[in-house]
Amino acid sequence: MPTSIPKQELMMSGHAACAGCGAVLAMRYVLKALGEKTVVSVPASCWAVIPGNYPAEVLKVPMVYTPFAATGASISGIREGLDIEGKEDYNVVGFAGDGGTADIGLQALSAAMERGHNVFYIMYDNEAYMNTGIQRSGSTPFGAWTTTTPIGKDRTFKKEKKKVVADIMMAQGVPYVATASVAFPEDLIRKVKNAKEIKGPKFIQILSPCPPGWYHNSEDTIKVSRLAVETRVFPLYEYMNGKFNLYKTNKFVPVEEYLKIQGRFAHLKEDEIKEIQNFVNERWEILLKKEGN
Ligand SMILES: Cc1ncc(C[n+]2csc(CCOP(=O)(O)OP(=O)(O)O)c2C)c(N)n1
Repeated sequence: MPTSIPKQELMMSGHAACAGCGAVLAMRYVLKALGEKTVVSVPASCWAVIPGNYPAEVLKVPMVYTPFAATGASISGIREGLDIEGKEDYNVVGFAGDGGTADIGLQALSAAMERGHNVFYIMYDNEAYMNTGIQRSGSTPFGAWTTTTPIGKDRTFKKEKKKVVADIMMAQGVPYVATASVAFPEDLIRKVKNAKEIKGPKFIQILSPCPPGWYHNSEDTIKVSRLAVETRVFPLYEYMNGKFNLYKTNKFVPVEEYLKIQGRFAHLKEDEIKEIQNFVNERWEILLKKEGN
């Protein structure tokens, strides 16, 4: 592990996640960046079952289980409570999936950000409701198979584009917003540390591949994560103090490279892949312009 990555482990082995789970790496790196003075609030999601049953001690920090829609409200309350106790130095982290963030938890998230609490909201984005069996969410990308967007003879794969919550948070004026990838742990940890410098709300969206939901080999999680960035399907950026920075990929990698190693896209035809490439190119141009502003 590169030396800039803190050695202390606050996410232990023995968890109940699937092999190759990206969301486990996301938690591990976030906790490495924040250290032990951290409280995590987790809604209904895979992460609600990953820690296992008591007395399993997968997280070495306190964790609060929260109703599915309520992560934003939960971290607001924990923050205010800790502050009253004089524990301002504790980090308060909401750690929620994309269903719990882009869909059912969006209003609680937006409200917590608007109230300006000094909290982190980490969205681990596995692009579907995985814990309940791979149902599509607002964050599922165009073209993906899920159990509620099956292929069949009608080819009813997801026809709507991905709702990017990080972009919504930037539009709302949240003081720190970033996207991150488990294939770039140093960048991820640096972003969490940068966010910590800001006293106020911060939002980080981490792409977290899910081998059973995306139908890729569990040993390919990092490869898939890296290709998401290199193909610009999931651009990495940081928005801090009104300044927007985009990580530039240095060579063009066609989206097909990313799509073809995941079974959830196996049904796509040439013109559909072209459509995805066009979406990706258009969004990249928008983000480049944003950097110029
Ligand atoms: C109000 C409510 N509706 C539905 C559920 C059932 N449920 C539990 S976890 C889950 C899926 C969560 O999906 P996501 O937030 O994307 O996290 P992931 O499972 O992918 O980690 C659902 C629908 C629930 N617990 N509460």
